[in-house]
Amino acid sequence: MLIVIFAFFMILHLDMDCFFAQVEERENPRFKGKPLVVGADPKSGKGRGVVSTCNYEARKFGIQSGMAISKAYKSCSQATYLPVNKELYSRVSENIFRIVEGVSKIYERVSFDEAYIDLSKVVKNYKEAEKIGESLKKLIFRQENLTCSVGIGENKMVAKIASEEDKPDGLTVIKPSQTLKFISKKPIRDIPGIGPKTENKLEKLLGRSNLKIKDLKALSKKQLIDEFGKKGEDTYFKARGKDRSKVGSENKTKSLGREVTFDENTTDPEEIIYTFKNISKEVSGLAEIEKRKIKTVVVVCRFEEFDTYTRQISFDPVQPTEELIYKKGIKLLLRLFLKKARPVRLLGVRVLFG
Ligand code: TTP
Ligand code: MG
Repeated sequence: MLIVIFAFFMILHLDMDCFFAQVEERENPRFKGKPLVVGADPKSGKGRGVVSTCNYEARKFGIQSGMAISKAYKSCSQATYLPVNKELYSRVSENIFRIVEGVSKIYERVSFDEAYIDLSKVVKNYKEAEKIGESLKKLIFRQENLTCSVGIGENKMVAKIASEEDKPDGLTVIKPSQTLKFISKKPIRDIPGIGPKTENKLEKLLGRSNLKIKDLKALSKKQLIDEFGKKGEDTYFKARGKDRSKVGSENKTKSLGREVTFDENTTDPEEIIYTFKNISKEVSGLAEIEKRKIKTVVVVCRFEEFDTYTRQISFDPVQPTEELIYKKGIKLLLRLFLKKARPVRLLGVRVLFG
């Protein structure tokens, strides 16, 4: 007798809409419907700081996460600018994860506003999964008065890309038969795990930029493994809509970071240091919301020709502070910068939790 067993996977990805900004709107409904930027005060401290996030009204002015607050102010001086209220967002995040836990015990907390939930053992088909998505959205709205976007698909990658599809307040279900068509035209950076460095290498391998997921199919499994090892094999499968990574049960964020692309490539050490200070500050703020110690600081630097380098330093786990991240990171960055001595296009910093 032939027994065919079909593995049945269904993953839900949840991402809060403009999280910090939406929480601020909830606390102060007078901010609603008008541009709101969370990050820093553009009028104090010479406009130091970056945009942590902004609401969708502010996005219409071209404002986005990671942008210098001074630049945001130039695009939209009439917006309200608020500092980051870590304690508040941390509390709200805890409430949201309590709701998530009620849906399935198998979930993974990617960051304070983002989670994967494994529905494989909870539902029998996509219709039921959609119902779960709807009720999760309703619960969060009823209990926290906040909207989120949900994506459902056959694996983590598809679910994550689906949650981006219809933001804000979206619910997108991608059935397995729709996966390939759905992902094919998305940029490769939509694949979780492809950061600026990997993107850069893939661009070199294929000899062009602005790559879409379908373009990766031109690379053989061997080529990808030779270049990236195990991660290359994962990429081979992801380009074909397959993501074998499991929804982790550890439920803790492993790392977080930010990157900034300069409007114009720069060799100005002052600008580089200033920008690095800004993103270090932001990352330390985000790490504080996590309330955990860090053990590694990673810097990423992309030069004019799009070649991208990372450097990292590890140490005994410590409480993250802006000063610590900056001090550890700037040394790595300056060494890299002095060695290459070329215009910088992108800077990033990431911390790994201990
Ligand atoms: P995201 O989910 O990336 O962004 P978002 O929730 O603000 O907006 P979207 O509707 O597009 O999901 O990040 C979650 C929170 O993390 C965000 O509200 C603020 C913080 N954050 C930063 O502080 N800096 C950043 O560069 C990014 C991307 C996010
Ligand atoms: Mg979000």
